[in-house]
Amino acid sequence: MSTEKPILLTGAAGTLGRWLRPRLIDRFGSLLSSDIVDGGETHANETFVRCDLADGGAVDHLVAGCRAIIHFGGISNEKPFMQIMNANILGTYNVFEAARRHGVRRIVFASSNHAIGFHTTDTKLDALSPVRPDTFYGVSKVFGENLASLYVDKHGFDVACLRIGSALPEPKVIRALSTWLSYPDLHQMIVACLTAPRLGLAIVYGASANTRGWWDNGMVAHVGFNPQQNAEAYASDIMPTGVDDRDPRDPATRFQGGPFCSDGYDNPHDPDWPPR
Ligand code: NAI
Ligand code: 15L
Repeated sequence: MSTEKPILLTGAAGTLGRWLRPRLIDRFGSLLSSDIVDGGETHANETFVRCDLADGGAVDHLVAGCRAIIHFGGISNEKPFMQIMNANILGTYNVFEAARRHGVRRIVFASSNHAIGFHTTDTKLDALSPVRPDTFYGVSKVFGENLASLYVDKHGFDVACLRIGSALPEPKVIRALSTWLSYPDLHQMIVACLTAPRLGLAIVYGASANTRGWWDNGMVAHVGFNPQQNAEAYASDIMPTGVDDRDPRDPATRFQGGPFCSDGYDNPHDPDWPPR
């Protein structure tokens, strides 16, 4: 029996966590799963620990038992700032700081496309593109990426920040023809991040090989993520007439973050919105 410590997955009771758990156990032999809520039935070779990421002592205890971290826990959409601060900002700090204390040097962090959501949809981005968060949620992901940069430079961590697009079984809306990340591609991306010899600070766009994609992973080829699916296979279902009938002036259409950008949008300097 292996004496190696397991990989820790936070957010294990969430949508992506539940799909990933059995597959990560298959690939890595065991898993330490955690969430603030109950995670349902545990699998063979899995331990589940309930833990609030905002509780530094509890996170320290959790991280002591692992060798690498897939940090997917936190609030996954826009919420009032104090909620985001506790779960995502303080929570991510607690994870990195516990990792430093316990000598855990590899973290795969679920960032989000909402870290760069206010880039327009005619802009191609790569790992060096400036951040343009579209929500407090997006700001919390930028915080996580900056924290990762600090721990890479100061403490020699290897961290992948996954700017995940829309991880779904299938794309259902026009925007997702650009942002879709299939579940098998998500899995392959995480495995690549956990097995690459070195990551440094790797800003990885989490999208399938979509014909209409906006994001270029050329600068992080060393990670070895090679997506296989393409949302274009669903284009005729999503747009039967082949015409994009969305309002081109709507911030949800113009910006990469889609509805996260239009939510609460009232920029008086924008000549296109509100429509005249
Ligand atoms: P989800 O909302 O289904 O899962 C997140 C999990 O984190 C939940 O089970 C929740 O209980 C847990 N959580 C929330 N606050 C917590 C706290 N204080 N302490 C411990 N656990 C806490 O989200 P999903 O879709 O599974 O996404 C996983 C990660 O990937 C999230 O970090 C999300 O921001 C990120 N992401 C997901 C995308 C997607 O398309 N599903 C796109 C971009 C990023
Ligand atoms: C995210 O960051 C969210 O967690 C997810 O629920 C989706 O809204 C996704 O982005 C997206 O942009 O489609």
